[in-house]
Amino acid sequence: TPTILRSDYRPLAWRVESVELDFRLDAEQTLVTSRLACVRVPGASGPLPLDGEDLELVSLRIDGAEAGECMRRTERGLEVTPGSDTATIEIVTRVNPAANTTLSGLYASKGGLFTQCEAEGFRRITYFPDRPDVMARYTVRLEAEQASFPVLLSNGNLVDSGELPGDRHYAVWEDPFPKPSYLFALVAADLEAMERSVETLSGREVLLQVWVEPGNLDRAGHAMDSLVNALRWDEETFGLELDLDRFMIVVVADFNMGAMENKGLNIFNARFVLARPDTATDADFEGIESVVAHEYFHNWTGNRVTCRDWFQLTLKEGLTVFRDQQFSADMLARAAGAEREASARAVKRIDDFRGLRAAQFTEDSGPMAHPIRPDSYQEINNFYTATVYEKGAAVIRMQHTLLGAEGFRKGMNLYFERHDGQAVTCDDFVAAMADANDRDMTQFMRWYSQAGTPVVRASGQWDADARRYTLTLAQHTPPTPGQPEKLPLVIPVAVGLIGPDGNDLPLRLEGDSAAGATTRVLELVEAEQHFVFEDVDAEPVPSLLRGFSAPVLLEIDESDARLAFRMAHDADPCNRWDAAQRYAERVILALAAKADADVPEAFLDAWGALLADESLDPAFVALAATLPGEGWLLERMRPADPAPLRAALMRVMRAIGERFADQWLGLYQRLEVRGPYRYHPADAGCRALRNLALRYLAAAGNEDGLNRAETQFEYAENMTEQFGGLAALVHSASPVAEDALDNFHTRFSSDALVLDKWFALQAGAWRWDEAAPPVLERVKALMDDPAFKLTNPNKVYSLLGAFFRGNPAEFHAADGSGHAFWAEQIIALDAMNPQVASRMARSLENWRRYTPALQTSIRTQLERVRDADGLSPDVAEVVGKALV
Ligand code: BAL
Ligand code: ZN
Repeated sequence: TPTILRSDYRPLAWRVESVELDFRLDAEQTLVTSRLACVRVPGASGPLPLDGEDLELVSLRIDGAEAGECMRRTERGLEVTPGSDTATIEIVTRVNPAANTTLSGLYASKGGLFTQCEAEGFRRITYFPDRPDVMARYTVRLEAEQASFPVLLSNGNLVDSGELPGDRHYAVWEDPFPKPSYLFALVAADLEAMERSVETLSGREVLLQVWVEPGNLDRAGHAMDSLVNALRWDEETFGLELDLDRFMIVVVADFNMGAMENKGLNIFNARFVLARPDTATDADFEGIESVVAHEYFHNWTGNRVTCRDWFQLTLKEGLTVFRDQQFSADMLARAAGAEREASARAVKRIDDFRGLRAAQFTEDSGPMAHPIRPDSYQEINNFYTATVYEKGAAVIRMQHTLLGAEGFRKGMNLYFERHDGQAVTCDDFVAAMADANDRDMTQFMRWYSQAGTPVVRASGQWDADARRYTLTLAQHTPPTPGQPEKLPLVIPVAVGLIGPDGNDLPLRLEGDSAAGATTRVLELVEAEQHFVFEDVDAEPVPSLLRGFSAPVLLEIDESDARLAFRMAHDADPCNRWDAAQRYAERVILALAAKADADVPEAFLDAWGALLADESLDPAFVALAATLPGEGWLLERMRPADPAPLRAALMRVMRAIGERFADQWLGLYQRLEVRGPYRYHPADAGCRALRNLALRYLAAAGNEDGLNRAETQFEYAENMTEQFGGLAALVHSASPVAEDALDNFHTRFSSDALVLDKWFALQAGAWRWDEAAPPVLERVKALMDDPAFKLTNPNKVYSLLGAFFRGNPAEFHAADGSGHAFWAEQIIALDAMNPQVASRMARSLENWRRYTPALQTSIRTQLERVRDADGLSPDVAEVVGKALV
């Protein structure tokens, strides 16, 4: 597979001024006529390359005449050489949506027709210079049979529609804004809309629509509310207003990603729109709010200003993730009220950081490690990664931290002032930030070019006589593929010093005239730096990287006692959580190495103090009392050995469940949420902690706990509690679990999204009952369930994804059965949907950190996939890099 380099970027010799598309839609034979008004860039020479993939070319005419000699076929599609500097190129292609299982381009789902064009799907619809720096005005005419496709949608404004002979109809849509082809969309399906009309900041009336399958309107309300909140937030926070008269969200059941920000016509995976209290959990409600906002925010950060080339993907994704994180934090804070605001924000920060650590830090230490702006790729679809998205957002957050909210806003204003309507680079973004704030960001730009998770090593020295505390911070970034050496980065380190009484000290840095705040942001820019604090009367405990101020790994020598102290006293909730995580990690990894050791008493005491602290928000306690994820622990374990790790985790869960049974039962009682369900952070926090209580009690086999789980499962009126009860039963040795699973399946047999949860729960189950058969057997059996389809990405993610990525001890069974199953599934999936296959394939990329026996088994299967016939570039890149 050829490698594409960032340094190879060349502007196109042609501009496409306008695109007229005419679709004769049909499930099996859609005829697409595309008319491109092309103009040669003054002074440029060369042909116009047109990308095309899986297309049947019917005709191509230049200025009305057959192209003849002026057109030739290339590896990527076609190349045309018009005889003059302006040309109208008319291309007719035929495609078969029903046969398109890749879900890229135009495809069929449940009788409707939908498109997905990012990154390179438009070339599967028609021949086109399919690159984001080609921005054009689109007019789209859709024509179809009325009965099968009653709703016809595309980007922008509806300018004409009507009936045609033969029970057919048509619609014409016009998008007033120039856009790259990846933002094109159409929908032809049987749908119903929830509508709301709102007034924008400048007083324009705009129509908002959420289109769903008939019968699902009662699940669209939360998405609509989220959309309105997002629209208001962008007006208030950045002065950015909706620029169209109409904004549509459409739901589709078969979708590779979460959602897509097509101009004015967002298309969503059903899982990020549909929610009703009895079918969706608190986490689902939260996910919908954030994804709806994310796609809406793209209208400015992505659509109005887009990427020059795909290497710049983080320009829009990192920035938009940062924006959706800020939005969600603000929504939570507002709902929580003034007193609980800080805690609500911290809970969101912890959640985001936990995701970054689990997905991105592990990516950074493996064969796919890349900077947030990669230098090369083989398949761009493989680069919609945690690094580009989550670390990209963290890099934007650091700019926000360094420049302050106001400075950041000034930078955003300048960015839009300069670049509205353009396709630009990450350098352009950072230049706007730098120029608006008169700050040199040259060194900061290294965050865009260096891969790997930087390590910050911290140590402190207290000088009693001088009443001085010197904090030494050193940084280094480990080598990653293709990048052996790294330079120092600009790392904002938010610091607090905790006094012996547990209270923060006011901080006075050497050179300051007076003490100021209790948290300061230090800028670490050298390989090593000393920071001296004055007037320190007793040895303090440093609290570093407060609020996770940088996406780095902190190394610091801390005794168990000091971790317990920070768990109890750190004024920064993020670091309280972090202290609990570090302590738990230490204990679990020690137990994994020594099978007969006991769970240390001091650790349990620290845990007990956390549970007993009634001043803490339940949502925070639920996070702090959750053990570190298994994937993260494997990352920290050398060599990674899933079986003893699982055994250690089970022992710790049992110990915490047994030792604190009374506290768990007490808070289960105390935190019961009465009244009808509402999606609200206070209620969600109580439900989360009660569900966690059930998990620990069930792990310990506590009778009362298991009874409560069963009752909650049977009588709960909302999915959060019902599923929480079910999950506790499944994660126990209780014989009741099987009946509960059957009962749940019967109740929700026609609800695809709820069944996704049911599949995932079983695929991720631990074997608390040693006599139970391996989980692989169940996963194989579940593939025969009538609700399971390998062609539906949500089903693949929930069954295979939960097993490959969420159940390491079962997946990495010593006999290699899990690995062989993985290879079979990757090969089968790849023949249908390379993007989904590739995502699943990535679950073995970090194989070199496992034990030698597991490595041998995994290597065999990686090689088997590598050598399979007809492998897609997507999977070839992943297994190829894994085997290097
Ligand atoms: N642009 C792909 C989906 C998203 O990140 O919004
Ligand atoms: Zn995005």
